[in-house]
This record gives sequence, C-alpha cells and structure tokens, in this order.
Amino acid sequence: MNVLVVGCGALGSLLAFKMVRAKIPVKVLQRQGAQYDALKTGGIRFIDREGRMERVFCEVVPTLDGIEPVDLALVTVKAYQTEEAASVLRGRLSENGVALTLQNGLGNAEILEKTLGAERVAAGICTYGSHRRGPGEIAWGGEGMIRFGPWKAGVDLSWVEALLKQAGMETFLERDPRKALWEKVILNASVNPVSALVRTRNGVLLESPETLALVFQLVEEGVKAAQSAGVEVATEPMKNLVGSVLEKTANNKTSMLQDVESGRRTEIEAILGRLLAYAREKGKELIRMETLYALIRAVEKASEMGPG
Ligand code: KPL
Repeated sequence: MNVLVVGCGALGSLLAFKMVRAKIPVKVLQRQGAQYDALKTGGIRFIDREGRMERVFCEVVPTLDGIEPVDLALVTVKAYQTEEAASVLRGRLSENGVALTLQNGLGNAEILEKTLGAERVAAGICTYGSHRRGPGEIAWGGEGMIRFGPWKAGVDLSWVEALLKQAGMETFLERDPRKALWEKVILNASVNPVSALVRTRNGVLLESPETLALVFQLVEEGVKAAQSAGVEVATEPMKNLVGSVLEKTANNKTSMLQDVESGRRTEIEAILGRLLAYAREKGKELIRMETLYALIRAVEKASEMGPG
C-alpha cells in the first residue's frame, strides 16, 4: 500500500509524520516554496507535548509526474484548494485507490466525487490538534480521532482503517460519513472564528464563561443549519463534543487562527458560509454566525490591504 499526503500543512504534516513513523510508505505532495524546501532538506519536525523534537524524512514531490498509482490519497489541503487537488489526482489513483478528504468544511467530498467518481472517494473528520511553528515544523496540539467512511455506500474501506490504526490514530470506520462531517463543521463553526478573532488557544475559550456561552450559542445555530439541510444533530451531545475537543486540544491554535496569524485566506466559506447558505434557503436567520462571518471576512480584507 502506498500513501500520498496531498498538502503538507499542519494536518498533512502530522499524518505524514505518523505514517512514516509506523513505516508506511508515504509521499507528500507539496507545491514548491518555503515549506517544500524545508521538508526536502530538514524533513518533518514534530514537537511533542513535552517539547521534544522528533524528525522524520519522507519523499516530497512537487507534482505527481512519474509516480506510481496511489492507493490512498489523504487530502488535507485548504477547502478552497480542493478542486485543484481533485484535478491533480485525476487518473493517479490505483485500481481500488481512494482519496480520503479529512479537510474542514462542507462540500469537499462532492468536489472530489465530480472528478474521481463517488466510489473512489472517502470522507472523514480528524480532531487531532497540530499547529505549524514554521516551515517543516509542527507542534502537538492535542489528542483526537479520525471518523471516516465511503462516499458511496458499500465500498469496503477496512484496509484504510487498518492503515490509519497502524499509524497509531484512533480510527472509526462508519458506513456513512455525512453525519460526522456535519458534527465537525458545527464544531469548527463554533470554535474557529471565535478563536481567530480573540486570537487565543482553544483551552482559553473554555475558561471565560462569556466565550464559552458564545461557543455554545453557535453550536445551537449550527444544529439549526443542519436541520435546514435535513440532517439531525442533537444539541446537547454536540455541546459535549465541542467541550471535550476544546479540553483535549487546549494547547492548540485552530486552523483559522493559524490562517489569520499568517495573513492567509481562511476556510470561512466552507465552514460558516455553507451553514449560512443552508439556513437561508429555509428562511432561518443565524444572527451570531452572520456576525462572525462578516468579521472574519473583514479580517481577511484587512490582511489583503496590508498595514495602515
Ligand atoms: O479542527 C480543528 C481546527 O482547528 O480546525 C480543531 C479540532 C478545532 C482543532 O483546533
């Protein structure tokens, strides 16, 4: 089995690191630039929870030209880069190969499906915390798990489950991943924009009653968005899930905070944008999500315009 990690940001680096350590043949597809250079020369450097650094090396490629068919492609690029990832993977999967999206937001599996076909797509969520310290370096941000399943019902992905477990990740294979994707997007919609605006680590959101109340109100709005899409998500278990992820990833910076800090575009469209669209279609107003959406868009605009 050979694995390709598509996009080596915080999550992609963590997955590649764990796979290399478990001696699973893995390549990383990374566009040329500072991250590519750092991975090529210095490998993936992982700072564990005690602050110790461990380094692994794997093959880093800027394109898929000349590489053997891929059995498992782990798609971890930003949600707004999924179309590009899908076209790069076109014709590159092995006969029973699968592209597994573990990205944030809704709509990624649908984009992959259009190019690769539903039977070649799997979707899932990953709640392991990891943040980038700089090119080639990530830091532990908290324990988590992976829940995933086939996009087309009935496709056997037990071999993918076995690989992820071999890499040491707590993994749950589900018959249909859609509910898990909804739970994750509600989690991200409730936590990521708040953390990015307050500019704080996940654990701090638990400590102030005001921010925690806001996070839980956002969960309630997220559940309403899910209902608008015909998906049943129960509010109380969802709040418990958010509370426990915040606890486990207390030391982590959300991906949206990392994006804002680096002046990058965020995944606000694939997260809040999608939830708001579902709610609007049913005439529901999600006032807090509207507000946070506008604020994050303003942060993006300000960062495009530069200082002053
Ligand atoms: O998915 C995450 C993210 O930051 O995008 C969590 C699980 C909230 C970890 O920070």
